[in-house]
Amino acid sequence: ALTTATASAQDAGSAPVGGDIPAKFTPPTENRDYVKREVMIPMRDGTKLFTVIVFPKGLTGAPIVLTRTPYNAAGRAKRMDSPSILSTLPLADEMFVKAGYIRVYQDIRGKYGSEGDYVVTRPVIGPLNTTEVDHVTDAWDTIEWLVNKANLPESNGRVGMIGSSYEGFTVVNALLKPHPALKVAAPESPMIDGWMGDDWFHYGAFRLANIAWLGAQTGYKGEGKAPPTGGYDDYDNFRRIGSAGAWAKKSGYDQLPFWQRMVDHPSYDAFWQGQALDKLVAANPSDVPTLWEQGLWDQEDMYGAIITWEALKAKGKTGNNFLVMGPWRHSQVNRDGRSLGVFQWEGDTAAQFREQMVLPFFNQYLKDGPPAPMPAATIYNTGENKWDRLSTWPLACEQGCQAPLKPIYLQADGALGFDKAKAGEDSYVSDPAKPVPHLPRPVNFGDGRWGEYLVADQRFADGRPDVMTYQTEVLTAPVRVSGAPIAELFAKTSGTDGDFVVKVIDVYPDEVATDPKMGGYQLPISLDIFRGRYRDSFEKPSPIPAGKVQRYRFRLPTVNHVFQPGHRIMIQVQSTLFPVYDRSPQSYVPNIFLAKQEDYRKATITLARGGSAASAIWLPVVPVDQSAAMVK
Ligand code: PG9
Repeated sequence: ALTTATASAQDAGSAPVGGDIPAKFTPPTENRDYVKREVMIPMRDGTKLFTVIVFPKGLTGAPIVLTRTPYNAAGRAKRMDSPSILSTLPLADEMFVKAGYIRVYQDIRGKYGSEGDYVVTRPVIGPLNTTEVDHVTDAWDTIEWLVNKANLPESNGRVGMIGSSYEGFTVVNALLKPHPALKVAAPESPMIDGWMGDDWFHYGAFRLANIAWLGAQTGYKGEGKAPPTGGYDDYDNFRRIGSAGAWAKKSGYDQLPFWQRMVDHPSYDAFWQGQALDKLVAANPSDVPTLWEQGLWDQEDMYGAIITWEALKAKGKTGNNFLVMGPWRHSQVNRDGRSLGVFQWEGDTAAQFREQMVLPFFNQYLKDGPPAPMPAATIYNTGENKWDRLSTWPLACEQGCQAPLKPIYLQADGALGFDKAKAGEDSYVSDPAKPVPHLPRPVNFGDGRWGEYLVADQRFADGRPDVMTYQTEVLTAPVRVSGAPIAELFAKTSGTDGDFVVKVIDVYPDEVATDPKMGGYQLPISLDIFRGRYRDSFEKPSPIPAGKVQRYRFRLPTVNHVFQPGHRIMIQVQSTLFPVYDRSPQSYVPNIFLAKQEDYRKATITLARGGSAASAIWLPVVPVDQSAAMVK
């Protein structure tokens, strides 16, 4: 009687037994225009890595493009939940989809769907990695599986690898001992040397900007989030607490092993040297055709690709290694490249890179396409707003280039010029309690300005008593700079430690009729920081003798720029750039991560000018007309 009653109740539309949620709900996928497979690929140690394979329905004999990621393979392969492959895969994959590629994303070991232990930018097997696996072996084992017809019958047995930043780091690792089926590669702003100039430090100054990444990335296997800071203005959040170590302790980072390794290795010791990929690549150069990409204003990984390409060039390996530098923030190359901050480029420069450089390059080696017309270096000219296709790069350097570097000297009364002036000095007080911000306050790392801070108008800093500004007269002729400037400061401090920040700036004319708000804009074209304790050795820091002039010499980020007539060249020097970089206490302590509040002290910094201590920036000045160096 009960059954009959239930049945008739259901007929009447009452709630079903078991509720409204079925044990399994599988929406149909027949309407998709693509195939999506999720597989666990076994590595040599038995660990299985979660891998997503996506390709248009009906595809056969197709090449594979592989990205190995710490950022959620399933998410990377799901821009939108859509029956269309073009909406499903990321914007940067559209060209691969249209050209009939198989797209593969894989979680690296220990993250998201993959088994095994996660180690931050896992070093190669050796003293820093005593296991039998690294990203070299995992890439190899993955490619071995993918090109096996029994696993992926739709492939043509050829693989290309691509990826930006951490994903670029995994590409470079695969090149150290490439699987024979790896036919082409494109590391995009790869993390190469975390101490010298990529994510963690720049010349020893620690990047607070990155610290939250560690909490989100290593606090959790899957999607993580950084601990709350307790305030909107990160300038104040970090300033109040003191050292990076104090911030980390407050945020629970003493539970994170990589943080502990960082604190144990503040200097460029064997820990950092042993994982510097430029050195490993130069010692094991591959024959895989490789396109090295670097953004000219990359706020995270500004260093690695160009340094590695130069190391390969020194090894005579330009035949298969090509450099591309575009007007981009970090990883912008995979997004829209029409503009950066207030600057508009000639079209979508990122799409130009993807469609006119990467795709033909990949097609050549993966699909027997026609030869891709890649010159040695393709560098965006940020002064003339166009791509320069160059048969050689850099055009000016210390030795062995078309031109040597040319010093531009700090002069009296804030002047700047190519003539060495008579001796003099300028002083400023650097107060760690009032550091120079990297952007106008409030500075919140999540406010959307992080990606554009390197092109921000520097007038907010110019005029501060702790920012020294030097500028040329208004230029009457264009000045072309093509290469990496070198800062050479002669300076003394009343303290025993300290940092130097140097900015090379293009000052726009007072009036710009076509775009009035650009009148007087101070555009940094190259900017970096150097931690003074490392002036003699990156490995063994030493206190700065108070009151004694010391030389601080460091390379700045690469430029390809023309200062136009009507503009000025400007140099700014300051001792803090906060909170992107932590502060030097300005009194020497063994480990700045562990500095105490009372260690942070004001110091008077004196920059020497002219005579035998002529502070200068060595600029890669070359004739404006470089048509002889250009490739059609
Ligand atoms: N710049 C990021 C990162 C790379 C490597 C280590 C830590 C952070 C990234 O965008 O992947």
